Amino acid sequence: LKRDSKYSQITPEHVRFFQELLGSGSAVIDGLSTDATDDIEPFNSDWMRKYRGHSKVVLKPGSTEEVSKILKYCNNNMLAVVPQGGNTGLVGGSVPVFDEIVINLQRMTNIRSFDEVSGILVADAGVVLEIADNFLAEKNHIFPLDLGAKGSCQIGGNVATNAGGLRLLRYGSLHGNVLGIEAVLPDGTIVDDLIKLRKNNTGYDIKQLFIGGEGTIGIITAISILCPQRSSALNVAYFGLESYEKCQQAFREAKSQLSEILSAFELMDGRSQKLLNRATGRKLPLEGEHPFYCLIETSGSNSDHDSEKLTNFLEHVMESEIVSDGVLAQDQTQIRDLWSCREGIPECLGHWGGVYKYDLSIPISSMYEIVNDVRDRMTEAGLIGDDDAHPVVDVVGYGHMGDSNVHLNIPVRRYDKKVEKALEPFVYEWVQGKYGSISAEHGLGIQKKPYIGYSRSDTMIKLMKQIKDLYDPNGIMNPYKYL
Ligand code: FAD
Ligand code: 2HG
Ligand code: ZN
Repeated sequence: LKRDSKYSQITPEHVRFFQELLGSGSAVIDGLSTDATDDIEPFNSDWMRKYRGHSKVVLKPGSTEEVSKILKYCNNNMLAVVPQGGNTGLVGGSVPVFDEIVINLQRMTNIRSFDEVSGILVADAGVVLEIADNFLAEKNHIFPLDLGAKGSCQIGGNVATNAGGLRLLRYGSLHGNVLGIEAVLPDGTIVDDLIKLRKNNTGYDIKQLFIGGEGTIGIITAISILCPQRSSALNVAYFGLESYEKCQQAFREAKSQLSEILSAFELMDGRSQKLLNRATGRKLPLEGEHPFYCLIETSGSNSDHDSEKLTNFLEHVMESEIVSDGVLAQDQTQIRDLWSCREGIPECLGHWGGVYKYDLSIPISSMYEIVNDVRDRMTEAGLIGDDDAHPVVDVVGYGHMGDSNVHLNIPVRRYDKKVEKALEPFVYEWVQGKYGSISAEHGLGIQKKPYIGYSRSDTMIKLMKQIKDLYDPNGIMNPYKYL
């Protein structure tokens, strides 16, 4: 990949324009100005430390008008930009590839309004997910999305990636929950579609292009979103199972017996739990080892009713030997503790040096097969082992079983071309063979740029390119990524 010479190099004159526009403390400038305010490195490298750009300028606009002025100037001067939220994305989409200007939304943190009757929240894109959820907790509501990176990801970033997360099973996707969007196009146009209506059939639903668009056509500056009532009764169970077949049986039973109160059904293989234990030293909830674990969450409005249902469910699955062992959280601390066995996996897998991550949608019956097939492949290639001579530590699978979304993770001691070659395009071909998707919820970013054809037809890619060209004719928005 080479830097495209159609983009201008940044000059001290450009920097002066931005500094005058934004004022002090709202930009990080490296080497082009004397009043550098901050370390630029964290904005240039991604969460996995796998992708690293070389931007010299990070801009932190404080309002939609400032975003509009920045983009208009960049568009007129052929300066490429990367929109950035909390920089927790997992496909290298949120960092520059070369010297693109980073536009980080961290200063846009206003909660604009909340309607307690409809549950509709309107907030700036830079609000951190956990802060939005804490705000909603005071109003007895919840954000309809929850994920392990909640402490740093931003709601604008969540919408730009169409993040799925831990409760999609219950609350559905952001394509349904986001009711309106305010965004800025590269030419500075403010797309004022911050609708607060549940129903609105008045022509094309253009906001959908920004949801999951990964910052390739504009910058989202605010969203309006439908937030459900917070459940007063929350229960969590964690159990061990002897086979993937039994996990599927447990899921069927959970749907049939817990039905409307089921709010999450997550899968963790035994290896992912073992590595969590090895990396963090934390004790696992159950004695003994099981090849698979599932975590179930229920949320409802009547604690006695829910507890009774969940207890009956657990009795049934244990008596019928679907589940070998299980534990039910008794209080808030235990709820958090059980959840951390699931949510802590992505972070702990980085412990050995790096991780190759594949976020796959696969029909549920064969969802776990890929993990075994990839492990066999690593073994045959002599890449996996316990000592430093082998780059691969292990091959694990976990994820959102309720959504048929598996996270295939390959923790490594170092990023290694031999490992990458053994994985790609093998994994993508495998998924294509099952009519799955090579990106269930993380997006394409730069990681999957060459592979979009495994999940989308030539016609679909052509239509996407037409949209990209229409909204961003100069191609300044997040270049070198999937389109
Ligand atoms: P960033 O990483 O900053 O950006 C992501 C992409 O969106 C980039 O392409 C960027 O250019 C673009 N972007 C960001 N903000 C804007 C904006 N305002 N306007 C336009 N474009 C923008 N994802 C899931 O789907 N489910 C999970 O369960 C999940 N769990 C995770 C757990 C951990 C520990 C981590 C590190 C990540 C996880 N993710 C998960 C990945 C997920 O995509 C991100 O965490 C989150 O949605 C990205 O938000 P962000 O603000 O960090 O965006
Ligand atoms: C999760 O579900 C996230 O924990 C991250 O989507 C998955 O790191 C991964 O592969
Ligand atoms: Zn996930």
